[in-house]
Amino acid sequence: MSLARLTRCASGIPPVRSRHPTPPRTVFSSENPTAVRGLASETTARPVTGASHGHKIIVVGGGSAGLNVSHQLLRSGRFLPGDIAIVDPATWHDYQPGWTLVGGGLKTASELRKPLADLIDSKIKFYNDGVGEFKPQDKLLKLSGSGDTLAYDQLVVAPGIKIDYASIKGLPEALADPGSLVTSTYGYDTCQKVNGAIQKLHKGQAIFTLPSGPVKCAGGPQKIMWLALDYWKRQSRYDPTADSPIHITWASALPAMFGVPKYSAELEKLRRERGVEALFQHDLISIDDGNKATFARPGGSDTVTRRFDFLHAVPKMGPHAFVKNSPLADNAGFVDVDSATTRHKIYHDVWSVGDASNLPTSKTAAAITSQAPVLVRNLLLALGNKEPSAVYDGYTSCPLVTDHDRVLLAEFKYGGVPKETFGWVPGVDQAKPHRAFFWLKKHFFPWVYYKHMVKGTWGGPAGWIM
Ligand code: UQ1
Repeated sequence: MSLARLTRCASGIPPVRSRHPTPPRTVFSSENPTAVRGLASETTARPVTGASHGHKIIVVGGGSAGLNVSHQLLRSGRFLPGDIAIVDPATWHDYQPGWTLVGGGLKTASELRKPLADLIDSKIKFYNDGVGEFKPQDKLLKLSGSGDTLAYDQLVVAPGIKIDYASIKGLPEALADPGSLVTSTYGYDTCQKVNGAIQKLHKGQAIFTLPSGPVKCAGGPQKIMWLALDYWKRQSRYDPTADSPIHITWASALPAMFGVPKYSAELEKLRRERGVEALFQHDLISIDDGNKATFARPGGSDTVTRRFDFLHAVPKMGPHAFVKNSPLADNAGFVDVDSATTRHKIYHDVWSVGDASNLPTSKTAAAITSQAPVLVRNLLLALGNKEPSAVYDGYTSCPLVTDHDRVLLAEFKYGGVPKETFGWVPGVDQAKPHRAFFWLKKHFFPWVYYKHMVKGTWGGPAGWIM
């Protein structure tokens, strides 16, 4: 694979960074509300009465989306120190796409995390605090900890999605019990329990679940199943053809292995070849007595209960309450943005990408590599009183780990239409698991993520942003 080629792939998005940035017209200090008023009157003619501090741009969230967007904005050369602020209560920033590999025993969780404050450029003001309330009519937001009110000209909402462990009865208790073989790759603590549990199972029934509703990285739940299967097979504990000591069941709320037909067909073939039982349209709702899993069936009252010896459970996920209960949310609670421009449908000075947005695509870090340059380009246009012109096509990707050394690299855009980066390589079919894609997943993506993506210089399949 040639990375040089990646940088040549055209994204179709106009360059975000100007080589000769226009100097900002307003000298502005985040600690000086008077300067905010100066800026506000110049650009929006609005009062900021009641604000403790003000910024040209506030980015809510210091995750994959928030850091990427903030640093791309800073690199545009159009902002002074303190013009941009990030709000996030977290202490740590985790490279979450690596948590499946932690579950598979191929990485450690601690090597994938860094202190969030260390990842934020010193020219960006960091509020290590949560959001209590959005007041988009007044271009204000209230911090939940300090109670301070911040004023903004433009707001980027990217706080991610909430993992709701309590959505499955008995799950929090089972996860917390060090003796139980109930685990989940979806949390920093819980992902570290997964590999030990896989190793401890010598015989019996293993169940892997995928819930209904929005989840981040919808391929994640089956990646850990394939890694466990591979391990048990190599340990002679799993054999699809003989009387296998371990039985494996895939219990998914969805009707098929994957949402995109091209990749779903290949994964269904793998499932059958590998002897994995499927319980489609089974949505885990309860864990009882440490060894019983109960699933809801579509349409209501029916439930199915199965005994298990090992359970990899994926909790339901949803919007954070401060987003859901705000005027920014759609009916489902996600930030209601235009699917092409990433701009809020009602409040034109509000933008959103990443898991908190209602962009109708699969929620992944790879998606953010394509969303962030569009948001940044359009927000900069809006600051110059121009209409947004950059368009997001829904690009997202799922590097689907199928073995300890292979990955099927699903890449697609809106409508589940494949949009593959390596389609031009002779003999490469991205629907077939490949060692080179595993190398990307294990080594290249984590490296480029911390070295470039969080700093705003990685555009995913479009290559590096100069
Ligand atoms: C990507 O850029 C990226 O970011 C670091 C990932 O990690 C989360 C990915 O999984 C994928 C698929 C991309 C997309 C980039 C290429 C080169 C396919």
